[in-house]
Amino acid sequence: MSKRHRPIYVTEPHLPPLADFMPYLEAIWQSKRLTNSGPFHEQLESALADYLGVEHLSLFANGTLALVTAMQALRITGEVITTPYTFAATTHSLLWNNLKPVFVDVDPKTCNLDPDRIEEAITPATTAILPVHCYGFPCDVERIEAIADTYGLKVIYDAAHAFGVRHDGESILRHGDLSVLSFHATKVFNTFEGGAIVCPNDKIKRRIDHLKNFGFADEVTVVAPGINGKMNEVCAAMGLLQLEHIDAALATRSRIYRQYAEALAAVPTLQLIGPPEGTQWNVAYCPMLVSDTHPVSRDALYDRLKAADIHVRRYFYPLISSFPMYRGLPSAVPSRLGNAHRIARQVICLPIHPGLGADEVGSVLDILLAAD
Ligand code: T4K
Repeated sequence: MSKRHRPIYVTEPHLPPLADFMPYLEAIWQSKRLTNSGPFHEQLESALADYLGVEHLSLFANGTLALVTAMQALRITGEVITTPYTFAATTHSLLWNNLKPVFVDVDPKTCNLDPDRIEEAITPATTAILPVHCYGFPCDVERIEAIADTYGLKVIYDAAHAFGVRHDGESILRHGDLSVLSFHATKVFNTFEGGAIVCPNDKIKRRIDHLKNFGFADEVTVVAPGINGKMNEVCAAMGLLQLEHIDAALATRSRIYRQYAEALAAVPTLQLIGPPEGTQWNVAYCPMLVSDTHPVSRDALYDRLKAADIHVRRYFYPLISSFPMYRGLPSAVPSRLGNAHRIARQVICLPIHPGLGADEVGSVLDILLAAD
């Protein structure tokens, strides 16, 4: 086993040389334009729309504020069908809007909302579906949209993990009424903190832009009780710099995933999960299921890795539907969410980020493959 000198984290932000960031900072200092749709904000919106292949995009201070605003932009009310297998922010965005989450189980292969289970959860109060492209695995967008069309529901995708993901040659962000991205430090593409709403037309973008700026439509007109969701110029500049390196970062992620996949292929009880066929994936995470028959339990493996200074995460354990503010909902009953509970019990997300060397991946594998 090779000797390591630093801890290994589930992820680390990709940071280009600091010197490359200085010209951006100098420009900010010179212009004194720090926030409120400054020049870097404008440049990043258009550069990202081009890169991602989407019509319009509105930048936010973080993904959570973007989710909260997306619900307001579409005037969602009543009940929203969603997945319990996600990060807290997805479901919290509903509570922040006084909306009632209705949990539906996930598909065991993709970890995403199971389209077969959606219709039975629809009631007269349902107005929207909030699926998550978990780990950057595309949801079954065609089936979800067919259901939404039949019942007149809106679809807001939590695409926090899905930066740059394409399916059947098309950006996954072009589906649904809106898609919400996160650019948090732990994400494939980061702006320190940040996020965006991807939207199909100029009219809805205008409304979103008002909502993220306290509801101001102009200097004297406030059209809605909006929030302060704006991305500042330093974060936008970071995004412009990150865009120069994103393709190389994505290629490195794929290489690391292949190293794990090749080594783990021999161990059927440690199963890496991947996206559906036809996906150009961003390898946002490297989820592995530890089967109940594996000689070492998931939590024992987690502890062994930690003891070796390897800090993995059990995304997404515990399930959102087990949190105190949600567990009393009728849809949160564990027997209705069998797949989500099993995956949450078995999952470990292995370290993956562009700064991770092959020898460090080797250290992780040494522990996973050690005979107990
Ligand atoms: N929807 C979904 C489906 C999401 O997954 C998220 C966020 C959101 C919505 C909301 O988007 P944002 O409002 O966050 O933009 C992390 C992130 O904080 C969170 O953004 C993310 N999902 C979630 C899945 O993971 P933690 O509590 O696991 O992060 P933390 O601080 O433990 O970081 C993990 C590892 O990353 C650390 O062990 C070390 C490394 N790290 C982290 C940070 C923050 C660094 O090396 N540098 C850093 O600056 O939640």
